[in-house]
Amino acid sequence: TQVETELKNALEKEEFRLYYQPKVNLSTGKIEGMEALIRWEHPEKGLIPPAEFISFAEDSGLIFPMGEWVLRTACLQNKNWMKAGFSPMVMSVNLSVRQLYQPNIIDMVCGILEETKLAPEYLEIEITESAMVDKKRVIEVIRGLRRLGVQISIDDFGKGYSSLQYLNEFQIDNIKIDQTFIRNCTTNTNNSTIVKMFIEIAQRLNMKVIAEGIETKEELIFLQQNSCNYGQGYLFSRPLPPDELIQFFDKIE
Ligand code: G
Ligand code: G
Ligand code: MN
Ligand code: NA
Repeated sequence: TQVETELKNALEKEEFRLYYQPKVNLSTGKIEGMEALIRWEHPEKGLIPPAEFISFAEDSGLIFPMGEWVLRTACLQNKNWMKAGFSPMVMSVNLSVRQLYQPNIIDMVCGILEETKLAPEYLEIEITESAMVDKKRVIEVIRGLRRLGVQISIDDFGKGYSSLQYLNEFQIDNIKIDQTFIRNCTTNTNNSTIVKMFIEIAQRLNMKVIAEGIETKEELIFLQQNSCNYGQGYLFSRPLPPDELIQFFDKIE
């Protein structure tokens, strides 16, 4: 289709950009991680969010070269921040469902780590809960990634038809509580209870918990009081291009 051709051209013309959103340690207030989020800087239409093109990239298979570009760019950026003297951070990269079924996905990740010389513990792969359908394949990919030394997190936790069985069967380092639960968790008693339960389950299973989409000081306090490990959201920062983040590093330290 026309969109697919446009996306292919955009990749060749280097019109994609990575924005980064900080992950904050809620007990120290320090930035300990970044999530890479893709955008398309269209020459006429301006900045296009991923929701408008990721599914086309998945349907056409362009998600494979695009995903490789995202991983390489994010790893290089993380390496460059370290070289510039910032304290080391874990870079999180989203993996699409299609990439999970890419036969050489582990080799691809391994190759990028070698190429960029980023130590594997500074890379985290986010897999959305909705991708966890073919259990055998998910276990295989998670094992492969962990063997490389990369961290794994479940994205959008609680949003899909999640099964708590996954937490038992997959070796996962972090769960990211979906932002729909964080929204109004201070005024909505159901959300408040659910969030507390998620935190407790994860921590009893020796996983770390990240709350997504923190927008208010009240939400932050609630999460801190309930021992949530990390947070991400507009309260701290929107996803930003790398040059704008550098100033932000200083602000939060
Ligand atoms: O940044 P924003 O909130 O607009 O992102 C919307 C969605 O796009 C999120 O669910 C996110 O997981 C997805 N997304 C962003 N960047 C990437 C990427 O590099 N690869 C994949 N597969 N998904 C991404
Ligand atoms: O990968 P994931 O599905 O988690 O994508 C995160 C998305 O959530 C990104 O598109 C990002 O722009 C968005 N986001 C991050 N923080 C906030 C927030 O505090 N509020 C809202 N509404 N969206 C957020
Ligand atoms: Mn994510
Ligand atoms: Na999410």
